[in-house]
Amino acid sequence: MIDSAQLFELNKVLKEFLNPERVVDVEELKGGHINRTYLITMPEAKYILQKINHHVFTSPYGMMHNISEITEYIRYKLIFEGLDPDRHILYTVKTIYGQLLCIRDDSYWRCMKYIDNATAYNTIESKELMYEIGSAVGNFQFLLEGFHTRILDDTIKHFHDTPYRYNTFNDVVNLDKVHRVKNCQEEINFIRENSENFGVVVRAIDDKIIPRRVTHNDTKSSNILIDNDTHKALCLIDLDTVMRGSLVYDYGDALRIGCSTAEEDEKDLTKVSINFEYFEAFNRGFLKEVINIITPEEVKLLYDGFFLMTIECGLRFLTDYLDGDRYFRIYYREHNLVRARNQIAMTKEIMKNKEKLTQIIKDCLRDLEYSDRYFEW
Ligand code: GN1
Ligand code: MG
Repeated sequence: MIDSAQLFELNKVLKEFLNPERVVDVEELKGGHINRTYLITMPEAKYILQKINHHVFTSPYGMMHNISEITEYIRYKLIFEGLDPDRHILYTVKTIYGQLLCIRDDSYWRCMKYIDNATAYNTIESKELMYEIGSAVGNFQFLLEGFHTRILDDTIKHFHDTPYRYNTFNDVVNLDKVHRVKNCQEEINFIRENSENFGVVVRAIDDKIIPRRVTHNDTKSSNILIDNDTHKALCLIDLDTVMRGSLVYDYGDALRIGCSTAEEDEKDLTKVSINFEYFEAFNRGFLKEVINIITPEEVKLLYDGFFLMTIECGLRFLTDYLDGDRYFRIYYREHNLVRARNQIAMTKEIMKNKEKLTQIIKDCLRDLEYSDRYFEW
């Protein structure tokens, strides 16, 4: 519930985007870990109003530049493909002054059209849904093929640069600012023991072995809209982290939660395992969309993307826990530690099942008639 004082503050911003006198309802949406999000209902449509966390997104204009460039590009592609751009890509509402952001008391706000009659799932209920999630993530890559990545800002530098994240992690462990290292020595050791291949994707990008593409960088299922009537994927939302990166980041990050049998902050680690049916369904959906653009070198790194995105997320949660919970929003004291343990448990499952997972990827590629000569891996 939003109290009247909050509403009063909110109205100061809202009035730059929408007529406050016509507002029917305001509700806070609590899904994200970073920004504050409100759903604004007007008589004719709904809108999302967001306060951007500028401690995380230190370049709000760079972020909006990226969103605006890629949504515009996708919009024309959708029209070309005969799809409804109002449902298949987000639309940014400008202020009455024609700006992408409203600045108020040192805070940055933006407004987007809300896509109605659609759901962003926190937990996946069926393999059909997981197939749709895979399609949405793959389709995003397909639609952005050909986009000139150089015009994008690196809004959060080193976002999925796992070796960089690992260095930060080691600095924070060594500092032990809030004396929590003693609570998680086992987790720290696990990350250190498995850090050997952290550089495999960033090196492949730097050495031009795989292409630098536009990536969403936060492809968890709650960032993917599914149409309530057709149960087909509509689009990816939460475009804040759209930057240059690798296709395998989006692939791996979606699987990290999507094919786990537990939620990201489940405490009972015996519940954390891989749903292989979901893994396969995701791969079928994803690969079908990218089959004509994915390179053999990217194919060879798909498993690594899954492994890296999961362990990286675990090490980011652990870093934040050891740093005094300054980055991710937490709902109880040990929340970041619980999340980190969960992601580490998932990483162990991924490592244990490497062969099986790789075989499923190969089977899906074979069914899509991806050339056999790429199977020597
Ligand atoms: C954060 O705020 P949210 O939930 O969209 C984070 C992602 C993590 C995710 C973990 C900018 O995303 O990188 O994977 O939490 N976003 C940022 O659930 O750091
Ligand atoms: Mg996000």
